[in-house]
Amino acid sequence: MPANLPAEAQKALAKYQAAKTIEGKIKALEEALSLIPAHKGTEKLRGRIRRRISELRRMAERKAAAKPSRRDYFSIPKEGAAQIALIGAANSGKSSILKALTNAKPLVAPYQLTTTKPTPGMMLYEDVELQLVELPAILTEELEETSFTGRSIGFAKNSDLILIVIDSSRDPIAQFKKIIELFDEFGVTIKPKSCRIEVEKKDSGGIRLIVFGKLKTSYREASDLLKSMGIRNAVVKIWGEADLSDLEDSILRELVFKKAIVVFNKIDMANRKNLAILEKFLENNRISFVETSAENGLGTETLKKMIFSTLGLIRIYTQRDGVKAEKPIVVERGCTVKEIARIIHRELAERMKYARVWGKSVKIQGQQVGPEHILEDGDVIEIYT
Ligand SMILES: Nc1nc2c(ncn2[C@@H]2O[C@H](COP(=O)(O)OP(=O)(O)OP(=O)(O)O)[C@@H](O)[C@H]2O)c(=O)[nH]1
Ligand SMILES: [Mg+2]
Repeated sequence: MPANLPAEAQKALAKYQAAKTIEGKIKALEEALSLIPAHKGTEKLRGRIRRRISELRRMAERKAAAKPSRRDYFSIPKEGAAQIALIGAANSGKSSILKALTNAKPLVAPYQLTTTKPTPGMMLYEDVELQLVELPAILTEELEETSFTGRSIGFAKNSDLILIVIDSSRDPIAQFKKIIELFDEFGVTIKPKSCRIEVEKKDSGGIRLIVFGKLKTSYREASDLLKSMGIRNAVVKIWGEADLSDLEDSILRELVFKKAIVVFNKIDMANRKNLAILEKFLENNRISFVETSAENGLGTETLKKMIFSTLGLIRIYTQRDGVKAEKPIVVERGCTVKEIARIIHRELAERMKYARVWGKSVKIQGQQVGPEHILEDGDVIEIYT
C-alpha cells in the first residue's frame, strides 16, 4: 500500500473526490496517474485508477450518445406507493408481464424491440397501488446493446425496485451476466451488501474509523488506503462486515444498491440445466428470483406478492371516532406512530399525546402506545391529542 504518494498526486486524488462531473473526475484521475511513479508498491493503486478511468470514459460516451431532447419521453411521473422497473433483453416478455400484472395494454409481439418508450401500468396488490414501468430492451436477443441501454438503466436506477426479466428459453446465464455487467458500468449493484460504509470528509483531525461491525483489515491498512486516495481527514463509519475491497469500492466508485427480483419468464420453454445453476448462484448471493410464464399466468401471483414484500412496505389504516379509513397509508417498514401523525398533518405530530393501535404490533388490541411505537403491516391506529 503506497503510504507516501507524492504530494501532487495526493492533490489530484483529492480533486477527484471533489469533482462533480464525469469529465472532471476523468481529468483528475489521469493527472493523478501521471504523478504516481510506477513501481511494485503503487501497482495496485495504479490498476484501480486505470479501471475507474475506463469505466468513467464509457459512462461519458453513453451520456453523449443519449440525445438530451429525447430525455423527456423517458421520464414517467411516479404514481402509487412505489415505482418498479421492468428491464431485460428484447422479447424476454416484459410487455407480457406488464399486461399480466397491471391495467396496461402494451403491444406484445414476437419481433424484437417492440417497446420503444417507457410504458407504465398500475398494479393493484390487495389495496395498494404500485406503478410498473416497462423499459425498452437494453439488449437484443443476440445480447448486443441497443440504443436504449443507457437510458433504460438510468431510469431503473431511479426506481424503487428492478424486475430483471430473463428469457428462460434462451441462455439465462449469458443474459444475466451481460445485464449485471451493464448495471455495474452504470454504477448499479443488486447484490445485498454485507456492510454499509459512510465516508464523511473533514477539514482536519486525521482519519477516524468507527466500526460498528467488523473490519477485516488493520486500521493501518485502511487509513493508508484512504490516504492513497487523497483523503487525509475523514470520519469513516462501518456497519456490518467490511474488508479492504469494500472500502475501496465505497471511495473510488459510486455504486448504488437497488432492490431487485430476477424473473425467469417463458418458464414453459425453459432450458432447465442452465437455469438450475443460475438459481443456485442467486440463492447464494441472496438475490430473489421467481419463475413465470406470462403466457399462461404461471407464477404471476407469486411475483405480485414478492414485489410487495421486497419493497419492504407496510400498510397503516387510520381510524377516527371508531371509523377505519378505507385506503391505507403506505410507508416503509419501521415506521413509528409519530411519523404517521406527521404524514396526516404536521401539527398532529406535535400535538399528539398517545395513540391506540389494533393489529400485529401490539399484544393487547386497542393498546395505548406512545409516539415512538413501531407499527406493522395492517395496523389500525387512532391518534389522540
Ligand atoms: N412461451 C411463452 N412465450 C412468451 C411468454 N411471455 C412472452 N412470450 C412471447 O414472447 C414474445 C415477446 O413478448 P413481449 O412481451 O412482447 O416481450 P418484450 O420483452 O416486451 O419485448 P420487446 O418490447 O420487444 O423488448 C411474444 O411473442 C410473446 O407472446 C411466456 O411466458 N411463454
Ligand atoms: Mg415490450
